[in-house]
Amino acid sequence: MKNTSIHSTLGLFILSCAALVFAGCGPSGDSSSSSGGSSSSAAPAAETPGAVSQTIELTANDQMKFNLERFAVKVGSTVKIHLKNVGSMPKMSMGHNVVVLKQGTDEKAFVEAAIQAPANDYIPQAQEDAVIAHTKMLGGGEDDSVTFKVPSKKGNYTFLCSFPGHFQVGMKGTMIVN
Ligand SMILES: [Cu+2]
Repeated sequence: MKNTSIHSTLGLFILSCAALVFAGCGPSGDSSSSSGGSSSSAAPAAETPGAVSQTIELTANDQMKFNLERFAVKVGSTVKIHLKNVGSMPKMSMGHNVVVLKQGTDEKAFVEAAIQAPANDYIPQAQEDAVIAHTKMLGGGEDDSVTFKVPSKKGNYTFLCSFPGHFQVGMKGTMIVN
């Protein structure tokens, strides 16, 4: 609290060491931080989502179709989308993901930019701000889940597959937030 003027990495290092020594001495005044790990050097997560209140089971197939055209979720809740590629074709030729976009996103521009981003799983870096959530790109038989916080604004949000050409043949749907 008193060393607020220290902003250098050296300062952080000293603080870290102080924290270690402090922990070593073991004055158990603060029982709220019970990180049981022996050497947990990982920084705390930026935002811990709440408990998952709903899991959406999505499938995608070799016919470039999702099983759902729409699904509904509650405002501000934490939900999980589980996507399984139930097809058999490889990721290179028939990959599928699910990308949930913010309202107002130009979907056509998004998927056109995605074509240029195979190395980023067809998520265009310049438009990552438009993405609420997305899974990995999946080949036949693979699956992936993504957990995210539903926006606080009611309305319709588009989800789509950003593999080249798939949005254009209808690989998209609506996430209804209510
Ligand atoms: Cu697809």
